[in-house]
Amino acid sequence: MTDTTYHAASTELPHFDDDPFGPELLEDPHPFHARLRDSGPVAYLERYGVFALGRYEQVRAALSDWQSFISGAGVGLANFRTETPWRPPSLLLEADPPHHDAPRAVLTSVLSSRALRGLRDQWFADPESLVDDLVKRGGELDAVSELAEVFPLRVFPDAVGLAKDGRENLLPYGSHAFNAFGPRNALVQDGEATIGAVAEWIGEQCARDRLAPGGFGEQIWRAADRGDITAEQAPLIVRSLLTAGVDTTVNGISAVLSALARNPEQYELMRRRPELIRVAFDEAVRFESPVQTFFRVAEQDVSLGGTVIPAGSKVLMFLGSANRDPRRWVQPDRFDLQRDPSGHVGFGMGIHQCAGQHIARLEAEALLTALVRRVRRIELTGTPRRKHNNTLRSWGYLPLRLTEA
Ligand code: HEM
Ligand code: OVM
Repeated sequence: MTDTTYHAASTELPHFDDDPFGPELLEDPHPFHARLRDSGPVAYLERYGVFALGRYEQVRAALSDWQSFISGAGVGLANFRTETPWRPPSLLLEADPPHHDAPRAVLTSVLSSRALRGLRDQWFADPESLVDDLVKRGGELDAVSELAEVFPLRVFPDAVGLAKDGRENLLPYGSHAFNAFGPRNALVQDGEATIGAVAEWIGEQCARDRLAPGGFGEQIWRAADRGDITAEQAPLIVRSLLTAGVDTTVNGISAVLSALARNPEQYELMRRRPELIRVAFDEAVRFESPVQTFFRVAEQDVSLGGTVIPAGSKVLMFLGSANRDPRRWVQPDRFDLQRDPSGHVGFGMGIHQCAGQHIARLEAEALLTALVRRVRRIELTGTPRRKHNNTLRSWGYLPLRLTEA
């Protein structure tokens, strides 16, 4: 680093007073993302005292450089070095090597595409009857509450090996966990009133004797028997599944359904060429970025895009902005099954890249396969509504008509 770079950077760093976690930007973040990207490779958010990355190149660089941009001080706004986390930190998401390594290796193996082969037939059969019932009923539905929330809850908790009772706690827990990465605004405070009992139920389900044989939960405990992880680590790794495994896929599925409803020619194309179903889901994850943001902390002074980010700073990575950066994507605001969405950062990148991505893709593929067989057209019948969350780009209401094929 030279003196000139430092001074140029410190004087020219663009500053914003916008609140990315406020209702206006949660409703529509795209104009802010464009201003952020156009201001330069690195910016500063005055309201929170954090650095911000909106361009694909720098978001990807920060995700890939875990030595400089660490997760162990929290991947939300709260700095775990100075603030107490709302729950014991995740052994995956909120950990750095070497602590991250063993839990990551165990979860990667339990959730590998190989390991999921045994679930494929059952997961593909399930939505056939679900979609059938909806179509027979006339095809008018709220795709959030009647499809996107229903299908993951029919397959994922069983695959983990969870008890039947209390599953209604899963969505509220995930929703609160994702809100808790942001500032303690009204979204977080509203959740705090009820999260105690919900978190208690989640904690109980992570115990070995609550988890059915053969499920992901039991397999994590078996890794503890082998000594790959400790018996103290096992329940927290199960907790990661219960935290990150449901709201994410619900919002991923809502994202692809809303994009297809708004782009009927793309649905038509997907029906004609079902091999595009997997592309459709990844393109929806790029286009919508159901997980919008994560933070890192600079481990040392780090030079990025001509700016020196001082050691200890929180850095906010806008995954949703990187995924629509026109410097990287041709016509980024188009949902287009004929593009190659690979390289998007909607599942992250590098050592923390989503451990559940094969699960997410399998769920989506199963549901969309049932849909293209039975539904000729998907259309919006009213105005969809967003549900605000500090991290998730979420639909609250998505009125659709599914026309029988
Ligand atoms: C990590 C997004 C589904 C479990 C991540 C990260 C992103 C992400 C962006 C990176 C975090 C970081 O770099 O700090 C998504 C999206 C999903 C999805 C968009 C659905 C469309 C799932 C599912 C599960 C899961 C279904 C579990 C079954 C995890 C775990 C991590 C993670 C455990 C932490 C991995 C680590 O830190 O090594 N996810 N996720 N995710 N995800 Fe997902
Ligand atoms: C976790 C986790 C992983 C990814 C996302 C997430 C709530 C949590 O390991 O607990 O969001």
